Amino acid sequence: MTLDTKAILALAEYLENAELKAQDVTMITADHPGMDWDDAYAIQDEIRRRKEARGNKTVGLKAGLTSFAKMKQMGVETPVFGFVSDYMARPDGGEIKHAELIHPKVEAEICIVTKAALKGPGCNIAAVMAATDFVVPAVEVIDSRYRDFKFDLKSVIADNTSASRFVIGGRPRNLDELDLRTLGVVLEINGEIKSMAAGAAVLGHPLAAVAMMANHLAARGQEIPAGAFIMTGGVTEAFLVNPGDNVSVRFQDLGTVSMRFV
Ligand code: OOG
Ligand code: MG
Repeated sequence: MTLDTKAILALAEYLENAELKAQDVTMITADHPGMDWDDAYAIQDEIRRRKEARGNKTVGLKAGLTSFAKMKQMGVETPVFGFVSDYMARPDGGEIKHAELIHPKVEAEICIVTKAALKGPGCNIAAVMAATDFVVPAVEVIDSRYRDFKFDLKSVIADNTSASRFVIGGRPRNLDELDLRTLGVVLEINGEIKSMAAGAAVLGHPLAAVAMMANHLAARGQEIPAGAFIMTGGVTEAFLVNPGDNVSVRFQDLGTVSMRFV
C-alpha cells in the first residue's frame, strides 16, 4: 500500500460519485502515479462497502480482461476482478436507460453459479468444475468512469472494473451438457453481427477465469462462497451502444440474451 486511508476513502468517493452521477472523470493514476495493486483493490473494496452500507446487496463477482480480444482492445495483459450490485441487474428483453450511463459498451459473458465454496491458492479448472452448480449466459454493460474509456489496470480495478449493468438470460445448463471451450457466441446489434467467438477465447477455458479469481481472493484472505454468481469476462471485444440500439447475443446451447437501450 502506498496510499493512506484518507486517500483511499476520497478516491472511492470520487469514483463512486462519477458512477452514480454518470459523469466521467480523469484517471486516478494521473494524480497518484505511485499507487499499487493493493491500493487499487482497497479503493474498490471501499466502493463495495459504501454500496452495502447504503443497502445495496453485492449479487455477483466478475472477472474482466480475461479474453485475448478484450486484452488487445484495452491494451493490457492481466485479468482484473470486481463485483456487481443488485441495482445493476436488468431483465432479459428489457430496457436500459442510456442517459443513466456515461458511454456504455456491451459484451457477452459465460457465467456460472457455484454450489460449493472455492478457496485458493492452487485452485484449478477441475476444482471449479466440481463446484459449479450451473452455467448461465449474460450480457455485461460496462461503463468506465474514465474519460474516453481510457485507463490503466490500477485505475480500472479501483473503478470496480467498469461494472455498470448486467442482464442474465437464456437458459441455465449443467456443465456436463456443455463444452465451454467450443461454445459459440454471436453478438448482434440492430440485427447486424458485430462479433463471433468461442468460449476458449477466455483464457483457453472460461472456468480458468474462476480459478484465477479464487487464487486472487486467497491472496487477500477471501474465498468464493457457495451460491455465487460469477461472470467470467467478455468473450468478444466490447461494443459501444447508443440510445435506440437493440442488442442480442446468441449463446450456443444456452439461448439468447437481449436488451434495448433507450
Ligand atoms: C474493464 C472491464 C472488463 C471484461 O469482461 O473484460 C470486463 C473494461 O474493459 O472496461 O468486464
Ligand atoms: Mg465484463
